[in-house]
Amino acid sequence: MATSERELVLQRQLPFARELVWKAMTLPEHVNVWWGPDGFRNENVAMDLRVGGAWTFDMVGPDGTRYPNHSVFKEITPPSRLVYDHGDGQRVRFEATITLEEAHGGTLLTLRQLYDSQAARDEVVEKYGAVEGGKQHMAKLEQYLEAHQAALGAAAPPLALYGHPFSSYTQKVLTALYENGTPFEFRCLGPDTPQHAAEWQRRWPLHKFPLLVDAGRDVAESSIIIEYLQMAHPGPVRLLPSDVQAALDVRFMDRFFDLHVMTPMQHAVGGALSGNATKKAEALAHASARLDIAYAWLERHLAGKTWACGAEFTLADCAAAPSLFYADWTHRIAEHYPLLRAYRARLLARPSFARAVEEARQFRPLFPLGAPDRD
Ligand SMILES: N[C@@H](CCC(=O)N[C@@H](CS)C(=O)NCC(=O)O)C(=O)O
Repeated sequence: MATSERELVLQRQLPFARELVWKAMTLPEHVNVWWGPDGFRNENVAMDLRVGGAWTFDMVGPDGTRYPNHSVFKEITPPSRLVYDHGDGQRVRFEATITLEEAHGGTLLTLRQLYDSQAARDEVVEKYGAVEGGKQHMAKLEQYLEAHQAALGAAAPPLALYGHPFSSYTQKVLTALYENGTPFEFRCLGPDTPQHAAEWQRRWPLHKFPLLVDAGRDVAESSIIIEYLQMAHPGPVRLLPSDVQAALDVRFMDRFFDLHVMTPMQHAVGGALSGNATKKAEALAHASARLDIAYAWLERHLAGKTWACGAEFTLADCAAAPSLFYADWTHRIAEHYPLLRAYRARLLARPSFARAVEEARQFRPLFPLGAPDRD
């Protein structure tokens, strides 16, 4: 059967530059708003714009009917060609090819949908009104471009970090960002900016912060965020060494601080937040015992080292700084750990972390175990 017999092709000439049209179609914050025929809206949207990445959303019709969409990208050639398999998560309904060609001072948009059979194509045309819906879809894109061309033409949005200045894991990432002077917008998850909390919860339903957003891409987990920054926005300070063995050592120490220092500290804080005196005492005793073991191990590990893994400041030190800062408040690092105490003092003097600590100073009364009058 000729391809044309099982294909649906729609075109529209748009009086806008190709780059603008491409952005409106591929940046989630734009495409989510206009995508679909008249009266439809999109919910639960996630777009992983890379070959093999998924684009999922629920299209909600005017009568409230939900149509789950699950597409997988097959080809991404900015700003001219996008190919994906489109389905509902159960089966692929068609292969979509979107092409953008420069034409008449604007862009010729072509939408192609290639079905398995002519019958499958005819069904969507006759039963679901795919031609009329497709025309409405393209008209909505044009209206959106008309209304948002200034925003679409603007430079790429800066990195955004959702978090709170007093949160230890937020400070870990802030330290990495400050180390390299990486520009970003801080979106504080506090009572004065509820819109940030709503957006963060929508983007990361596991409700853990910090969360980094880079041009619509969500990056969670502090260690992964710092690895991502090294990969996508590198600066003068290499937070992960290029040598693979050295990088493994850094990752191990990062895990050590998160799992064996930060986690017991958070456990003690959780006990204090419970409001139950017995639980508070038990949690603190449990955390203190675990921290003592970690402190003793670190004291031996730090011999001859300036930073957690040697002479260079790395991801491991970003993790160490807030974890030791708060762990010492929770269960004091005893005087018989002089190397560890000196290391904590070096971290506090490091300008990147010192800045994060300073920015959080006003929140010290919030520390559930009571913040000491030092540091
Ligand atoms: N493994 C996560 C841990 C993040 C984490 O525990 N963040 C705390 C704030 S410091 C949080 O989200 N707390 C809120 C909650 O657990 O509900 C990471 O490295 O980012």
